[in-house]
Amino acid sequence: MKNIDLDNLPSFDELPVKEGAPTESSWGVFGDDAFGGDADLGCLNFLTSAGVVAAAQLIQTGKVFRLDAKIGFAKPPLFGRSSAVHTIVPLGPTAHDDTLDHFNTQEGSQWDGLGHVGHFRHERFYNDVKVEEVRGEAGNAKLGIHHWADKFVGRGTLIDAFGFRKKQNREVNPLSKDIYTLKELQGALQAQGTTLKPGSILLVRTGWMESYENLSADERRAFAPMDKLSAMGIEASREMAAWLWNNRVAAIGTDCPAVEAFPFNFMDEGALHYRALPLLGLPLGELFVLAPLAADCASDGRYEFMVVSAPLNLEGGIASPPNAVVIK
Ligand code: UVW
Repeated sequence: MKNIDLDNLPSFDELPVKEGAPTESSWGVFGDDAFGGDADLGCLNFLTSAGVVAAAQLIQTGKVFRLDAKIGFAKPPLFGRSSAVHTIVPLGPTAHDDTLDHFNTQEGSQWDGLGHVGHFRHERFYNDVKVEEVRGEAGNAKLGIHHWADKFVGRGTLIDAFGFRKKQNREVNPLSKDIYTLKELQGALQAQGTTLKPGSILLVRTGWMESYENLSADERRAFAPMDKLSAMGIEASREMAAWLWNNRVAAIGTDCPAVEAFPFNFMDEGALHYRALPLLGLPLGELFVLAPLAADCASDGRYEFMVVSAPLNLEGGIASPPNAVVIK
């Protein structure tokens, strides 16, 4: 399939391009002869080989920032997900293996794959994939995380939304339900002197992870269940989805539990989870570690860098820890 041409793609207002596809969906754009790309990759098609070369030019200091937290940092994992159990297994007098049991690929820092959430009203996943194709014998062949295993590399851009609010002396409590508006993200970009270039992995710091880390063990336990958790996130509007698509954002990674504010209404079609995963094919990244990166960006004024993320090469996988580093 031919490489995607970032200048020759439909705008958000021109979606959908495929007859019968839901409004505001990119179904049929990627993998089509007119536009190129690969149907299985969703918005990761925006990460081109030219983009990888351009990202490598951004490396100037050799500083490396790990984007995923240690496995098991969330005690217990959020939303009732299982805790991984790590065991060191003796293999001989001076040798070992290890096992990781009950590992939920979304127990901590994670990319949501396109088999994670389907659209509740259309009852379809990205590109018209049916629930049986994800759960059944096909084993999520079309939307599995393995399609992303060698594709998640390119230019990254950080928007320090949390830092921007604090600088303005505005109140901010990342552990409460509140939104960073599109205007705020654009304002933060402007204040940073950063332009969002087409074909970027966008990282947005909400401040949630740092606030969570300040909780006591008891507070974390009480806060983790689905009906107790709250979080700041980005506005989940049509305008936000249009801005992400029109800027050819390849993926959006945040340091909060749901990218959008939580709780959100699972029966609301306006939720970003629906706008992004089943409609646009846009990967959502959650619980990333962004504070050390944000501090470095503030100190050298460079909010663009190379991102190398190698999701699990797990055939049919639903999600994955990002296994990601930023290189500046
Ligand atoms: C939720 O919104 C429940 O987050 P996740 O994408 O981790 O399922």
